[in-house]
Amino acid sequence: MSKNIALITGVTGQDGSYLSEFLLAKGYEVHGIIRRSSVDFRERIAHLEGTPNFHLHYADMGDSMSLVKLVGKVQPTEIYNLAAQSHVQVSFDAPEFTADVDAVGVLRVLEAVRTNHLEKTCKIYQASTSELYGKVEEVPQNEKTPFHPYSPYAVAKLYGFWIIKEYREAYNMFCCSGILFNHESERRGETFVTRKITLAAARIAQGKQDCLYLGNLDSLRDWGYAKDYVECMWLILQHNKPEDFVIATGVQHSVREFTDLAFKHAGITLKFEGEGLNENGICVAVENPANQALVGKTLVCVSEDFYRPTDVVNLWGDPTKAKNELGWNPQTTTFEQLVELMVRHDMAKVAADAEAAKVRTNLAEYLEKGIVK
Ligand code: NAP
Ligand code: F7E
Repeated sequence: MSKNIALITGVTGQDGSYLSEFLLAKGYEVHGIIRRSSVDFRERIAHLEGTPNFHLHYADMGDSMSLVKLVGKVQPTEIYNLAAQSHVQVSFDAPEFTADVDAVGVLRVLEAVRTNHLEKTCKIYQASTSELYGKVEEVPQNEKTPFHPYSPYAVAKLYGFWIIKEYREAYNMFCCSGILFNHESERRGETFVTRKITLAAARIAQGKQDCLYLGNLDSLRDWGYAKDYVECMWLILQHNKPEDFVIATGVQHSVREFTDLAFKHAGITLKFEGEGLNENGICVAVENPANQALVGKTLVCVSEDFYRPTDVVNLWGDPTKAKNELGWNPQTTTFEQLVELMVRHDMAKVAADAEAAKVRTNLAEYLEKGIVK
């Protein structure tokens, strides 16, 4: 039997790290693309470095030659194209870079496969997104719902979606999109709303932060667990024909509901008062008596800084096709479990960071006093 060789772009990201673990456990040889950075600590995959079947290579989605050479060297049987400038708000600040990586980058991967004559042997997964539905034309959204992208990020991803479809039809390649709705985890980037909230709830509960500033609290999302979603990426490439799939939980919640539940898991009960920019989350009860001073304080404020020029406010996925054709269970991890596991992780992280800071402060003091030489 020929060996399964996966090439993952975006291996250092949230999904890339979980997908690497998933594929290594299945016996794959896994290759990942990394970029040169001034800080060479790859937090999410540090535990995998040195694993026999795990290999990292320098390349960049903006550099065709690096991709052509790498695909030729690795000879992958499956490519998971996860690399992207993935932050929607940042795409308004850096639209050209976002287009280069998220749109033209997809084309570069496809052409790297064709240049190396691997189009018959290499399957390609493209990380498409629910942001394609944007200013939604239907609720909930399924594979037939029309797209209406509503940010530079979504417009770039729309090109990625269509060029994948085009190469499938023009060159008979096995390339498909997973249209994934928001998926979160303990490894989620700290500026995405869920992680921003769970970290802030943990910090406030441990006296390290006074207030959490958020944008649109009414925004609705279908949030799932990233670890469950990477299985789907693999299932899509194991399907008997190349097709696109919506991956979602089928359950929708607001940013306000996520905030309320996250603070509850951190031992703080909030009451929301006011509207729009004047809405506040006020502490009405605490579990830990040491936090009694928080009662009556405003712990969540709305700030215009986190509003977007155009915002996607009603995402809700219909995962019926993935359930029926891939046998995937969209409810492996529920919303409630997701929020709880993220808060539990961040409560421990904030406590550990505080301990580490204490050691550093002690060391600095000992050095100053000459206790440690
Ligand atoms: P993420 O944590 O932001 O990771 C993005 C990855 O892309 C990182 O490994 C990053 O590398 C890499 N990357 C960015 N620009 C690159 C470049 N020019 N060359 C090479 N690598 C580059 O994103 P994620 O949440 O794991 O999402 C994975 C993919 O799914 C993305 O394409 C995203 O747009 C898409 N998606 C995500 C969601 C979601 O809810 N998470 C939903 C739908 C679709 P560095 O570490 O060097 O920055
Ligand atoms: O925002 C609102 C914000 O940045 C969710 C990416 O993985 O999922 C992600 O994109 C909602 C938006 O994710 C804050 O306006 C309120 O309506 O967590 P987010 P996103 O924009 O949905 C999709 C599927 C992807 O493909 C992307 O790659 O929350 N919101 N207050 C806020 N958002 C942020 N970031 N920060 C706030 O303070």
